[in-house]
Amino acid sequence: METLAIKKENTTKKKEPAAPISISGSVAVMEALIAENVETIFGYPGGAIMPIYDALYDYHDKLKHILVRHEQGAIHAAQGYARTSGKCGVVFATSGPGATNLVTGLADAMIDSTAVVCITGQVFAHLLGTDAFQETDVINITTPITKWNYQVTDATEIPSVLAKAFYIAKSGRPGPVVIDITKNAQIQKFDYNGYEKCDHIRSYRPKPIVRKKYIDEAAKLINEAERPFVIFGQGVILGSAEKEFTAFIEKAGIPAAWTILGMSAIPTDHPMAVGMLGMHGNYGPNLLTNECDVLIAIGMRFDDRVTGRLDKYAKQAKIIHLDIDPAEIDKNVKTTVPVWGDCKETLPLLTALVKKKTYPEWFQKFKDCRKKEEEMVIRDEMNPTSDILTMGEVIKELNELTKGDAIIVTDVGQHQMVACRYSKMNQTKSNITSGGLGTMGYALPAAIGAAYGDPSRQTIAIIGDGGFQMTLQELGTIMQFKPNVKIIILNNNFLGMVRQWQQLFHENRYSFVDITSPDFVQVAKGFGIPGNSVSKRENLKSALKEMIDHNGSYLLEVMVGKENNVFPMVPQGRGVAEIILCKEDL
Ligand SMILES: Cc1ncc(C[n+]2csc(CCOP(=O)(O)OP(=O)(O)O)c2C)c(N)n1
Repeated sequence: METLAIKKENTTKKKEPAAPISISGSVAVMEALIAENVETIFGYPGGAIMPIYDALYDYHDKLKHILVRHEQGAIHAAQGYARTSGKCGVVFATSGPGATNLVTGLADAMIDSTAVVCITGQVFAHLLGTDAFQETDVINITTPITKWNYQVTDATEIPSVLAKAFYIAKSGRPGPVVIDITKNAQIQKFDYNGYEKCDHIRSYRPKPIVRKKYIDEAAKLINEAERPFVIFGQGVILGSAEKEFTAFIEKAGIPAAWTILGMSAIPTDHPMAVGMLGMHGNYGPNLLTNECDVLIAIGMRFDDRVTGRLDKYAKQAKIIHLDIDPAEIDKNVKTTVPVWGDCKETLPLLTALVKKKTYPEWFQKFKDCRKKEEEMVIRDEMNPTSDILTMGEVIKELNELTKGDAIIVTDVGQHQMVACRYSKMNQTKSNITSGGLGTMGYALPAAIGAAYGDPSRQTIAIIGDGGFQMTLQELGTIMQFKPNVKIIILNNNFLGMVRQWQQLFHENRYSFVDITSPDFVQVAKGFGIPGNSVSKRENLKSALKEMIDHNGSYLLEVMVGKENNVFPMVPQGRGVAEIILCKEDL
C-alpha cells in the first residue's frame, strides 16, 4: 500500500500546497510510525485497540508486527530490540489488562534508560471514569515509571503527540513513553496535514549545556592524579560514544571498569579494561575503588549494587561525574567536579586536555587482584575438578564458539552474574540484561527483540530454570515468527541466587527456593523448537556446537551444580572494600 507519507512527498515535489486528506486517528498512528522509520512492532490486540489493528491490516507490508504471547513479552522484546538496534522499541497493547501487563517492562525500561514507545488502546472518552469494561487508569499507573505519558482523546492530536513521544523516548537520557489513545480518537476522522517530526520542546532540555569550566577542572584533577580510575556505564553506549571513550582512556592511560549495563562499550579484552563493578563484579575494581585518588564516573548512576554501603564508598577519592542527566549528579555520591552533558561531546573536550600517561604500578595492583581472584574463584569455576558442571565452564566453552561476537541476553540470578563475569564481548551492544530492576522473565522475550534489532548477529539467551518459567510462553512467539534465538537454560534446580542468600545470610534455611521444572526439551519440542539436555562434561562442547550450528532457534538445557555460589560478593550493607572471595571470608 502506498502510504500517505509518500503521497504527501509526491505532492510537495510539485510545489503545490498539499490538500489535507481525511484520515482516521488509527491511520494517523500508522503514518507516524512510518515517518519515524519504525519497522517492527511487538504487540497484542484487544477490544480497545481494534481500530489501530484494523489500520495495521493495510500497513502490514510496511510495519512488521510480532504477535507475542503476553504483553510483558511485548515490552521486553521492544527493550531488547532498542538495546541492540539503537532505535526506539514500539509496543501495541489493549486497555485494562493489556496495559497493566506492560507495567513491569515500563519500570524496567525506565530504570535502564531504554527508549520504548507504547501505544495503548483506551475505552471511549465518554466512558472514562465509569469503570467501563477493561478500563484502567493507565496514565496514573504509569506516571512514575515513564519518561512521559499522555492520553489522547481527540484524533487531531495524534501526529503531534506521537512526534513528541518518539522525540522524548530517544533524546537525552532515553526512556519509556506511553501514549494512551481512546477508541473514539482511533476511529475519528480528521483533516491530516502530514507528519512533522519533533526536535524541540520548549520545556524540555534533553542535553544540558556543557560548561567548559568543569571540563578544565576535571582535566586538572586527572592530570594531577596518581591512581585515577574510570568507571563507566550504559551512558557510553546510549550516547554512541564508544570511540570517544576509547580515545579518552587510551590517551589518559587509566584503568577502566564497567557496570553491568556498560559492559561491551569496549571489548572485554581491551588493554585498559579491568572488569566489572558491582555486588558480583570483579575483585580488583571493587576493592581498588577505595584506593584510587581520582574516580572518573562516566554515564553511570552510582547504583547501590555498584557502591555498596555509601558511607564507605570511595571516601578518599576526588570524584568527577560525567552524565547527561543532571538529576544523577550528587544523587547518591557527592561529586567534586560535575561534568553535565552528553559524553559524546564532553569526552573529546576532556581528551584534548588530558596528558598522555601510563600508570604501571597502579595497573599492577589490578593485576595482583586478578591473580588472587583467579586462584580463589575463577580457576574452580572455569576448570572444575569435580564431575559436576559449573556455570562458568559453560560460558567458557560458549566463548570458544562465539569468539565474543554474539549478543548475550541474560535473565536474573546467579547465571546472569556468571555470564556477565565470564562472557567475551568484542562489539558494543552485546550485553542485554535487566540491570536496574532485575526482572526475572526478561531474557526470553528480550532475546526475541534483540534478534530483530540486529539480525546480523547470533543472539544467545542465558536463563535460569526459575526465570525461564516466568515467560516461557514466548516460545510460541519464536515458533510462529522464527527469529533465530539460541536458549541456554543453566538448570541448578533452585532459585539459585535466593538460595545463595539463604545459605549465606539466613543460616541455610532454604525457604521455597527448591523449584521443580518441566522437561524443558519436551516443552521446546511442543513449540516446534529442537533441543537437548546435557549433564556430563564430555558432552558439553558438542552440545553447544550443535546448538550454534543449528539453523534456527534451539534450546539447550545444561544441568549445573545445585549449590554452587557466585563469588566474589560484596555482601549487602558492606563497603566495596569488604568484598569476599569465598563463604569462609564472611
Ligand atoms: C520477577 C522477579 N521475581 C523475583 C525475583 C527475586 N529473584 C532474584 S534472583 C532469583 C532466583 C532466580 O532463579 P533462577 O532463574 O533459577 O536463576 P539462578 O539464580 O538459579 O541462576 C529470584 C527469585 C526477581 N528478581 N524477579
